[in-house]
Amino acid sequence: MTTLILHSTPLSTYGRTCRMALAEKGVPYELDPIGPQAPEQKARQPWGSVPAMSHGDIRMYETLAICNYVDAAFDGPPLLPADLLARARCYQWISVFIQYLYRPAVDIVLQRLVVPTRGGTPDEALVAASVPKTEKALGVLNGALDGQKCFAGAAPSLADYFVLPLLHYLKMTPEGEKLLASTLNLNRWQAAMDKRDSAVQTMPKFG
Ligand SMILES: N[C@@H](CCC(=O)N[C@@H](CS)C(=O)NCC(=O)O)C(=O)O
Repeated sequence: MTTLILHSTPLSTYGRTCRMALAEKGVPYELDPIGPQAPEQKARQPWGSVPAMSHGDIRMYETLAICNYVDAAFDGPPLLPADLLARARCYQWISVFIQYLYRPAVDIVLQRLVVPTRGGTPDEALVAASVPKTEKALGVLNGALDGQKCFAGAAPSLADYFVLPLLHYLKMTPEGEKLLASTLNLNRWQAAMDKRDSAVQTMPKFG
């Protein structure tokens, strides 16, 4: 069968979600290490964001769609729980991540880790506004792990592959380090997730 190509810089958190899903599923793929807003990426993704996927004649963008495609199109361990309620919970936590955690947390990450490397000055007002939003979403996700190993139960699923990549970067910022000091469930979960082959293979080389 044709090799699946994932178009994404290895530094992208959503790209890493797809790469973790592909690794967990055992699907060989080619990584096209393109960054956002490159002309080729704008042709694949209307907003120029990464990732995007090519598989034979199939072109796709949006991380959740790509991961669902990978889950359905290939043999290998399922990325979603079989149990109906656990599957719905998995989507609940993915939605929480996309809707409530990604933007404020990524703004902290960009201002603290990226802007200074480009000679810029962090937007302190943006960081300050992002901290309470990030704190609330982290608190909710920390609560989701009360009494269970992973977001949708005992085994990792797509929800875990969505949340992990961004927490890796967030922890590298002073604000993230402080916020994550009290989210004990998330810390325990992250330590366990970081040991998985899919996490080790896709660990970004940044900083
Ligand atoms: N909804 C998109 C979001 C993708 C996204 O925000 N990607 C980030 C990198 S993790 C990006 O490309 N940011 C820069 C940009 O959009 O210009 C998805 O699910 O794939």
